[in-house]
Amino acid sequence: MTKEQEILAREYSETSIQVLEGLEAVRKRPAMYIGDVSVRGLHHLVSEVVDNSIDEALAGFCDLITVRINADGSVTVEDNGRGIPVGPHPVKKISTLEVVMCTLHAGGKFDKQTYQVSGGLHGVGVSVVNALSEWCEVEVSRDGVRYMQRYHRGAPAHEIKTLGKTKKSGTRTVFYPDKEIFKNIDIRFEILEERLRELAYLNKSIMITLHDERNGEEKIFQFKGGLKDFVEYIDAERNSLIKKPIYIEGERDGTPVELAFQYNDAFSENIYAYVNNINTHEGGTHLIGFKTALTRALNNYAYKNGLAKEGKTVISGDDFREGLTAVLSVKVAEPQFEGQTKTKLGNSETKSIVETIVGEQLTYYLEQNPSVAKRIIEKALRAAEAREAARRARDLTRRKNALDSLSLPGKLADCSITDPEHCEIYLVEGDSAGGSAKQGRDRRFQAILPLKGKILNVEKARLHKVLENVEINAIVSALGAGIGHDEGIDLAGLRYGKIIIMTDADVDGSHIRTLLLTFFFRYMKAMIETNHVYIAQPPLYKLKKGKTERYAFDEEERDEILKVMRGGKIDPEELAAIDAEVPAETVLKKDGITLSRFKGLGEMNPEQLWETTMNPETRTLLLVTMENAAEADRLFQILMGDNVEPRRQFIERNAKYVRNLDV
Ligand code: 0RA
Repeated sequence: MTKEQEILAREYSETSIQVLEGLEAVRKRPAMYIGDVSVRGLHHLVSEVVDNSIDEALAGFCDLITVRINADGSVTVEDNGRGIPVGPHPVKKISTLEVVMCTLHAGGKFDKQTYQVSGGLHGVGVSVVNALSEWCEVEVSRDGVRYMQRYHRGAPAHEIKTLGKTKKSGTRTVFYPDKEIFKNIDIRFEILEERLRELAYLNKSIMITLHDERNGEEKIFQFKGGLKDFVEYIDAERNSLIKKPIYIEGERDGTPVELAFQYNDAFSENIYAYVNNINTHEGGTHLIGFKTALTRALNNYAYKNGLAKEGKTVISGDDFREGLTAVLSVKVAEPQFEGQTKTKLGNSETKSIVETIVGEQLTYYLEQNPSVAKRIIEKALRAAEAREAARRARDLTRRKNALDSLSLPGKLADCSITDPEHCEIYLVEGDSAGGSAKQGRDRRFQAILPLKGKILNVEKARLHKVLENVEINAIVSALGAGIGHDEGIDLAGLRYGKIIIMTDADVDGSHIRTLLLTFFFRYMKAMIETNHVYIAQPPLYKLKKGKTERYAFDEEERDEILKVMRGGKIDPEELAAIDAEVPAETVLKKDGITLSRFKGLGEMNPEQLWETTMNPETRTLLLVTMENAAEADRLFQILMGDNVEPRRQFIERNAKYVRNLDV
């Protein structure tokens, strides 16, 4: 070994040690890097690898990305970009590929020319995926040569190898998630499908394919119409007011802006705003720029063309957004992400860039398409009139009862602690269950709001109708955080850290739960995004032998408990009889064991309700999350809209993921 080689070898091992210390931190605290180690975190690994290929596509060097769920459960992501550089890294001396794969925070890109994906959890780097994989293999085709390196739990298994010649270029990464880290490493096709479809809509030049080698399923995503196609997809179940979405595309100061929108005959406002392919749930400067331009261009047109008159109905920004479905996508070179979930764009220059591009092009569009312009303005005028009428009605009732809107609803049983972080509110179906919950709760930190019957289906109602609904009004005033989009919601006012929906485990119960979720999604989306909404899980069965009482949350658990109580034997016929039972009967005393099936919450006495469903020590709560707002939007259209066929299809397709679907 020459002197120089010796120095290189020593530096190599020193670097490797630092590297492994870095990745060891990732393995010790995986949630810090990928959010969690459940389903979400697992699928985040795939997104992380795909994002690197998307970056290469945004830089203009790649137009095909292939994702494969392999038969052994590993995942392959392949692109036709330039390939990760393999030569010696200028600072670290070892191969750049190894630096990228094994060094924390060494993203693929060393220049800042491209629009890096770096918001939220994205952009933590592919080394995190490597660290959390039992094994990982990267193959790079570059300059006519194929190279590869394999890693075990983030550490290189050997130095980079050459495999032979090639005419192609690109990067292929295969990884097998580590069972030591993830509870379950089963990759779900539908989860990848949603994200890949979204990415294909957002980047119209790219083709993305998804294959499942376990069952042969495959999907190809390529949308030449980009956001125009995306808006049509989101609104598939709604009736559009205009034939084709309005489409705007432009670039200013190196910031590309793309926008598509249309109006439908519903009343909610649905704007999806993206920065570097990340959904900015909390909005920010790009969204403000769009809203400002939309209001101004439409208002100017309305007054100039005599559709609206001075001194008559004033059309507000909200009125111009009733029934609006829009997708806005900007690419920002150095995005500043702010807000609770780091999904709010802070860059001030972006506001005027979006405002200018949208203002100019929309003004031109309206002049060229007067009949479309007229239809939009007439819809906004109707919204303004409805808003005015509602305000007058509200003023009248307020005067009658000046304090009413400030006070808490009468049927709320509030808790005594006031620190929201420690407080929770149960939204309970029905007065009788509400009564049990009030008696069974820990009144120090648990509040109960019983709801009577079905709440309004907000999917089909205007905001003022929604507010007039007694049950919704009670929820809004109890929560104390307002209602509406962006500015309408004030999380600082929220009186409870956990909002827990507690309904019966039957058809009506799941309908009421869906109505409540629809309401939260349409009018309090921020609550879901900041992890405040939960679903209580009441048990389905109670088993009793002597003084021992056990509860089961599903059939499997019931059978296990029964087996233990019976000393290993169960009778399938007996269980079938219980399942067929309509009311919550206590059945079939045998061996001194009573088995009863709960149908409604009302059948549990306060102690049982506390023990099984409300006691933080023993209960199970489901957190309501939303990975993909556009998909959630479609889901609610399907579940709550007018069309029966798509709803039936949805339920059929998803039946295998729904437990206790009681139809
Ligand atoms: C840095 C520089 C260059 C390519 C890449 C990164 C790159 C990274 C990934 C990750 C997945 N696919 C990728 N494709 C490319 C190219 C530098 C050059 O060729 O000049």
